[in-house]
Amino acid sequence: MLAPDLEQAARWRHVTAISDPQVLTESLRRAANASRATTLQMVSAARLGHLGGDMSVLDVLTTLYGSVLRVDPENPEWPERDRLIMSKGHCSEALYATLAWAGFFSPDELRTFDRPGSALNGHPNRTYVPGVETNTGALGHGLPVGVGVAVGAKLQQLPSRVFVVLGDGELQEGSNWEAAMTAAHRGLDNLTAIVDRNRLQQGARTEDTASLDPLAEKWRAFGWNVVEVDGHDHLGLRDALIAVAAGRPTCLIAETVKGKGISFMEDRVEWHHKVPTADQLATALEELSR
Ligand SMILES: Cc1ncc(C[n+]2csc(CCOP(=O)(O)OP(=O)(O)O)c2C)c(N)n1
Repeated sequence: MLAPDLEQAARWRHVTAISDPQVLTESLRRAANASRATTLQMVSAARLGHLGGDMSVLDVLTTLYGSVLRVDPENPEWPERDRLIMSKGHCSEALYATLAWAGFFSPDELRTFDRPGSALNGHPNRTYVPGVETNTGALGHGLPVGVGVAVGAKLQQLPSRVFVVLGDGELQEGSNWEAAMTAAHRGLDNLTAIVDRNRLQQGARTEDTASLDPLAEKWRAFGWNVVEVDGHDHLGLRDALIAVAAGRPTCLIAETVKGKGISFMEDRVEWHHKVPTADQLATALEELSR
């Protein structure tokens, strides 16, 4: 069984057309929670996945696809499209639920998540899944690829923007900072990095493992425009995602809660990749339906 809201992928077109801010925010909230419910069911059925980081990033993904990205699900290779690179690829199930909601493939396919022969692997694969721009899963690769894609768009004079979703633990990979330097050096104002700042990584708090703070100052020192935003506030996110700074790449630090929306999961490190019991699943689905 999948969340009923996702059974009508055409709803995505409805959301993209909403101009009333209150209606938009309620539609995005419902869509994000429907994707949370679907993600829970996918992970419960497959007996593996990364629920904590899925829940924290789903408001960002839903806002991107629902009100920011210029993409055409019927023509996923449209050359002028915006690109979304899900660098924290361990949260593939959140990306798949969002892509199905946006109409890139049938929500029915979500039932195959991580089954033998499925296109929907535990980490996203661009050769199998429409809407996936690049393979991710090994942390620290999404931003370097995003820099290359943003340079390519500039060289071809395409209007495309490139968005890269990063985990905060992922920023401990040095490759991000080489990419950050290059992006600023090349003035890539068509590139936006979004840090899912949930302050937890695999087995510990990010700050206890290798401190990132002061994170905003670090990006600024690397020459980026930096915006700090509540990663669960859809309108704040939308406005921050739409904005660009001429001649500079932008980094959005999205403050989020790992496990967002599920009382027993919120800010709990063990939910990085734990699977719920049947009772926990029922409680979580009830909480998300409110
Ligand atoms: C290069 C690399 N090293 C280790 C891992 C294993 N791994 C998967 S998720 C994760 C923690 C990531 O933390 P964060 O980026 O904060 O993600 P989130 O908390 O948002 O899930 C690790 C270490 C990996 N996928 N790639």
